[in-house]
Amino acid sequence: MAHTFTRRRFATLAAASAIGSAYPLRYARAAEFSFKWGTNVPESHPLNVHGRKAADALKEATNGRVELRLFPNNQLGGDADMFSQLRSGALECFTLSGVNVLSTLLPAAAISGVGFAFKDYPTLWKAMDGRLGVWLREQIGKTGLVVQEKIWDNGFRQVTTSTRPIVKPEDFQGLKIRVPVSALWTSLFQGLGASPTSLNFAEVYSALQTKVVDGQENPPAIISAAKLYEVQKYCSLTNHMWDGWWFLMNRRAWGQLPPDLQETFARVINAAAMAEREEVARQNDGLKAELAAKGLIFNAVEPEPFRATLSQAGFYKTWKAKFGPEAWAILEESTGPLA
Ligand code: X2X
Repeated sequence: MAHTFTRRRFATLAAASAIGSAYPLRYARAAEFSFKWGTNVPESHPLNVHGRKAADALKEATNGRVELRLFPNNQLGGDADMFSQLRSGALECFTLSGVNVLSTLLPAAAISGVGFAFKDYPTLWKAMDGRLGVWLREQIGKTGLVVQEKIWDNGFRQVTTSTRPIVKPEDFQGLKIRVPVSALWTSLFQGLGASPTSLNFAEVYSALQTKVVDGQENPPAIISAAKLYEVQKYCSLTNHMWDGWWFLMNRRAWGQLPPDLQETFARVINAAAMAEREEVARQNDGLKAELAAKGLIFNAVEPEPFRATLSQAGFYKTWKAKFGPEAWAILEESTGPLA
């Protein structure tokens, strides 16, 4: 009897506390608008950490009317899968690099990924929050997707390998390196003399582990979150490209929100992007010591010879022609002359 009583009492308490903590009464009814958000990086990455905070803030700010359900780490499929789900409406929100599979639909979106274009964060944010960003979001808008104003930071990218450090351009000769599925990325590493293979991020760890490729390139926050240090030995600080994630939305899903909720949604998401940028910059700087302690061997790289190698390979000439004079001029407004 006592046993039954205790169990029943426990169940009642547990139910009461579940209602009390996870479902405050004012959110007791189901959300009017429930959107899924897919990301391609592990749970612990700042994109997801600040994504979860944004979901909470949105619920709070809309009195539970708008719910954002985050699916990190390619749970909904790889980049190409999530991108087609986004376009069909099966997925409402997807954070995607313009240089990644978005560029297979919209080649212009890759322009922020031109090799060695941005020398530092101030130059970069001035461009992405300024005229270049405005121009890029206009192009993305023409594809029928909706894009939020602030791009989320991934960071300046560094090359890791299991075979040898990259110190001078010759070290790239024949290196089997994974790049995202993107003509610009492939061209950049071909121009540097490497042998790039296109893979979605979901496949990177196992491709490195099984030696399908010897290297990859990503910022420290990703090397850490995806534990790439377990299958890589060297990290060369090439800073060859900056990359970020646009917060993309399916247009019909966005159109379901009345204007006041659209305004709240945009405000919350863009504020979260700004907080994420700070955390990513901090991690990309601070994590190097932690990764070195885990065995990754770092070396500094002089960028000029790499830029010269790309130039000689015709990289800048080719991409200036592909992007066209208007886009290239907007890029060079912030970077200075590139070609
Ligand atoms: O695929 C990658 O390497 C990643 C996670 O950095 C991008 O989304 C471009």
